[in-house]
Amino acid sequence: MNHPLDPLTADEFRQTAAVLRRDRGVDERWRFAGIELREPAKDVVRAWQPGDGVAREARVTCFDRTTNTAYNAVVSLTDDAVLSWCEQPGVQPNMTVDEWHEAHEALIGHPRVLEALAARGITDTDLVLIDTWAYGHALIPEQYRDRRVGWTDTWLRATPTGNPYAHPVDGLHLVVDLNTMELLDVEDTGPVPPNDGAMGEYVPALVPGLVLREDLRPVEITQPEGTSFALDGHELRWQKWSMRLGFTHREGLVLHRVAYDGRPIAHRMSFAEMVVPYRDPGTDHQRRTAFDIGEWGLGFMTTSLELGCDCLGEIRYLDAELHDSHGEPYTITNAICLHEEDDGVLWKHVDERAGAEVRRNRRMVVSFHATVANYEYLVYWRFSTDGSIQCEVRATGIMVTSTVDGTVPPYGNLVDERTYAPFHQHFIVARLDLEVDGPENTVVVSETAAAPPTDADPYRLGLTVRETPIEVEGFSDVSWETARSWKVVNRTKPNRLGKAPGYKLEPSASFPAMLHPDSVVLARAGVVQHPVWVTPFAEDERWPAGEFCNQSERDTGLPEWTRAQRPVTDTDVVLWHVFGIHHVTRPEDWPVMPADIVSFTLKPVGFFDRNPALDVPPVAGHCSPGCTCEHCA
Ligand SMILES: [Cu+2]
Repeated sequence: MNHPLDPLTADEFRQTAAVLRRDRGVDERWRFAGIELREPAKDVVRAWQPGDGVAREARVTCFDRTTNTAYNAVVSLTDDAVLSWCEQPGVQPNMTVDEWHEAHEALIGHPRVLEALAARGITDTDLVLIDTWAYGHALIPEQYRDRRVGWTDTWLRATPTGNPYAHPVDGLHLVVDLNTMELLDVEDTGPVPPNDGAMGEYVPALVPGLVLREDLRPVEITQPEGTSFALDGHELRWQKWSMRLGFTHREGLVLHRVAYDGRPIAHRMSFAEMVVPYRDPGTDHQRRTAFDIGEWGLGFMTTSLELGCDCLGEIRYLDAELHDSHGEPYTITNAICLHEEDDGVLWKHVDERAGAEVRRNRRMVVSFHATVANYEYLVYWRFSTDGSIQCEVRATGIMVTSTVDGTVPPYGNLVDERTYAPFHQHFIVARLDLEVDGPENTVVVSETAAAPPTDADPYRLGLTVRETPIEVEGFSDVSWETARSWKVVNRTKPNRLGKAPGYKLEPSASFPAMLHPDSVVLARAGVVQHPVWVTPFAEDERWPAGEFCNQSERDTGLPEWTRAQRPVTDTDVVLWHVFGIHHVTRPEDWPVMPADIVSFTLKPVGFFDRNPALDVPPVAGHCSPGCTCEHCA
């Protein structure tokens, strides 16, 4: 093992499962919902030097299907022993990929399902996809609430490779016990007349009359001397940036120990939740509030990347190791993509005498793609020559639709003939455990206002900034009136100008939740109500809508933790940012969505004494007429 933060290896997954089988009777009647590295304490990580020993521990959530009981465990891999074993009463662990497949297999041949399909003229079950969703307590039929259950959509492919999401089998939803794979309920509101007018295919051969355009010539990105970054195990180094790449079943990519020129900026950054409420109360859509991280896991949903399609240029890939519900490891090859990209002009000035000085920006991109059933989320972290960090998400894939039979509901739009796509929102919660020049951080709210009128300002020009440190944990909202922003600063390490060096969160994709206070979504995910939250670091506070979102009734995350009103000045703080897509559906999003792109930026403010990119060299032979450097001379 190279570093204490390296993700668990295949052997470590195997060992974790074996220890629990041996010492806690976790046999084949059980499932492993999640196994991940239990990261060592931060001071241990900071003090670690190459060659030092590493105590390896795994954190496990597993459940006994027979008794429907969940347990959390910590296993020492170093000592081959169970360190803790705690029953988790009244909760359901995340869904597993195995259950999703097994539910399809169990339900597709069930006589009641066959009967409901036959009533709709569907007899070839090879073309049918039964797509299991997790759901919240309030929407589960009362008599099944103490079981582990899923509800299903049913989709029909027109041909064996056709798009299942092109053809909803309307009005048919099943409730399944996922421990026994028993069909509990068939909710059948009756067939809807077939919709032959819509076109939901996107694979070229299946799109009638599609002519691929022929006027695109190739773009090739080459780096004839190789890349400027280096990957050593899970450590990435590029120019002055350094970081470690982690991966978990729930978060997917995790960035650890992000530093610039050896100065720490973040201890750990990842996506901690994604909540996708569909805002149509009709029977086809009312159960649809997906917790893509808490219920399914972005890591489990991560797909392998393909050179030339997903990533262009000189690429390095990193594989990811995960485990199935039996604790058996498997590899996602090419799970994380690493590459550099040109990003246009970084800085420029044209002087009458000195001529033009131009520098191009270069960014180091770390990315991964997750396919969550019908949708894909493409995640890009970009590190820039000027010290800024951008996190971008591209949402693409296929919208959920249902067939209109009569009036179009007011909760969505028609995207094709009789094809209705409900409005929905994708709230992504980034957990930003920053460490700006060390752990003693404070979040400062920066607000701008017109200066009060005075005689010294007869033209009423004054503009002032008010900076208010956040003293107590809690939330903060976007303010148009004051152009509010949030800076994570280190007041113990003043810069050359006597100010606290900082990194500022620049949101660009936050929107109001627009949920009624009585909404069942808010009860489960109060975090989505506010775009910014600040908490003191606590090892067990990782999941902003609670650790167990599956079948949850009430949130046990940020809204609950922050009630403690803990102080958050000059201490190890965590900044949480809620952003995403307010998806008012369009015909152009059908049959496959052009990527909807959203992002936020972390930008240095007083972290550097001046533009940190003055030392970026000009492009060889260009961009600097007076330059005598080796590139230009
Ligand atoms: Cu959407």
